[in-house]
Amino acid sequence: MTTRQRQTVPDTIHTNGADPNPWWANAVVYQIYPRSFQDSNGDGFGDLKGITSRLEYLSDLGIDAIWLSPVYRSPQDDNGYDISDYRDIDPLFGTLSDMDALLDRAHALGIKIVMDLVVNHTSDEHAWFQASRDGKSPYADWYWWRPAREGCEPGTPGAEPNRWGGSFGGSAWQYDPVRGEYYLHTFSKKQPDLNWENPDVRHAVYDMMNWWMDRGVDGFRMDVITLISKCIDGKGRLPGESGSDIEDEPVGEEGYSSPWPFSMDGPRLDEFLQEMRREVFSSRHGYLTVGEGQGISPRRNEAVTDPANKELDMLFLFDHVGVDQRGAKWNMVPLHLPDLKQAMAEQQDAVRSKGWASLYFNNHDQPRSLSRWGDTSSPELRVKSAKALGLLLHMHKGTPYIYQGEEIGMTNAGFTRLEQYRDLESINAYHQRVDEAHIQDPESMLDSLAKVSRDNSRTPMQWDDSRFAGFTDSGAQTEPWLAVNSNKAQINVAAESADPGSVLSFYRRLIALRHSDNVIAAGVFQLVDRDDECVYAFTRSLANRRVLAVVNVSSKTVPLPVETSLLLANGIDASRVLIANEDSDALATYVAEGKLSPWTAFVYQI
Ligand code: TEU
Repeated sequence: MTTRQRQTVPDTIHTNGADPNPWWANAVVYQIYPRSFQDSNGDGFGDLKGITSRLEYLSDLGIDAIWLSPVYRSPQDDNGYDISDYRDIDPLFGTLSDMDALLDRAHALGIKIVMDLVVNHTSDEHAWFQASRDGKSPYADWYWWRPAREGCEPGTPGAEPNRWGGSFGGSAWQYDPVRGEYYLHTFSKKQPDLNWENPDVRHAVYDMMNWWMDRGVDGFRMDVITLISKCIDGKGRLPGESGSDIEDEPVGEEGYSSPWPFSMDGPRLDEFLQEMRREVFSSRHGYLTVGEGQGISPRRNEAVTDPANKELDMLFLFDHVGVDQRGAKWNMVPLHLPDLKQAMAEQQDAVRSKGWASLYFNNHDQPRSLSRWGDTSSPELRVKSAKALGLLLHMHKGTPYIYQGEEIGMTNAGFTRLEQYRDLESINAYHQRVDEAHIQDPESMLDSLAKVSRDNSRTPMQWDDSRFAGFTDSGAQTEPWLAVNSNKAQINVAAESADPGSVLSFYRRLIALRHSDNVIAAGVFQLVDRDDECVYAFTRSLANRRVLAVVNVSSKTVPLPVETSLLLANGIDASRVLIANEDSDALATYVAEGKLSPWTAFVYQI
């Protein structure tokens, strides 16, 4: 097991009062999607015991914390993001004692565990929601219930309280014949939105959070936490409701209007986050709170993560992972690198003096960045571009998040048929866009899914080249819940662990560099050659040290951009290369000729 060198990051970087220079200032977090990480009982689903069995691997990788996607009791409509009991583990993943064992073993290895907190909504099978269906119960106001539009017969088309659409297809309102009213669900109809305006809801959430923190959890990744404060008028009416002072958005191509402008970064968000901080974290240390930040601008990120405001430690922003979609999820376009540079630079510049950045390209909702922005046309280019994208992300200022499989260069699923998909978002979008709204034809939509579906990142982790890639017992009668990628023989942990030239070995070095070199953790970010369409270059400086990160984000040999060329005017001295995906002699030759080979990436002390 590698010993983990950690430098304490200079105080200049960040203090949040309770934890000066917090541990996450030069840490790396690893996201586990439990359903697809490691199956220990041969049922085709990953589980907690499987994760525990792989902790030494994660310790050797050098990560500091795990973000564990939901394992709570759930009907699994949205793979666990629909929780029916926050204080129990779903049998699919194991038991509370398995969770305790995972916590104990991880802590023994110096790894923290951050749980996924899904409290914008619950499952419709949660006891709170079932009680809320009785309009006279104490839980009546725990969700967003509304009568049918004035003059409309409840339960008939067009009677919904407003024209909002759900993220997973159809209306955002579901009629409940028991209560005779509609309930709001931003996501699936089995995920009713909690009413955070109700203090009883908020305090029940805080109690549950404290229960988990007291059990030994080290914090939370907070699912769509920036949606919890909805825009309402003076009478508590939502936009577009009968009598509301606020109009809802115009209807889009799928026949619904978007709720997101009225629920992202809402009017009471800061108040709710500060209350949560007081009620759960004010007397605790060594934790991490990271929120999913739909609708949060880089400037707002600075405010929410400014320690003086006592809200969250960091947020996941979305500008950078939207540059090739421009709001149209299913119509991904080729990356225009200056757009990515602009989005990332804005995030970095906004937290130059206070606040903090999370760094990610991959997670369980995003397609694999290697397929999206890298080059998988050959094994050599796949490996080199995977390293290039890893270096690009990890050399920015902030806390990097590695999504399971990213560290070995896993790629999109390569599915060609609708039957291969499992994600309700993808399946519902296919039927809504192809069969109902006739926006795309089947071939076009299958192409969209192959590029953008969330299932692309959810195929089982590839541990070895056996039948199910070591994810589940190869002799198991049950197939994994989602097909293993056909490239498991070429891309797997076993093959890469012993290979010093592998993506895995390169990620180990990236993580070690963040632990050991303060300029990587704390250095001021400065983009150079902003407009270059192939090369992404920036400096990081701290005290009297300055390094230059250079990445050719293309499959072409390209000229060195002007500013980068000036910074490298003295050529390449191998002793000043901190990390590179190309040997120093080749690098020195290319730079001397004023060029960069395809996907070259390096960090150089200047
Ligand atoms: O994601 C919120 C969200 O908006 C994602 O659904 C994502 O932006 C969308 O897939 C883009 O099309 C969180 C969780 O990460 C996601 O897995 C859940 O499905 C969702 O919330 C509901 O809990």
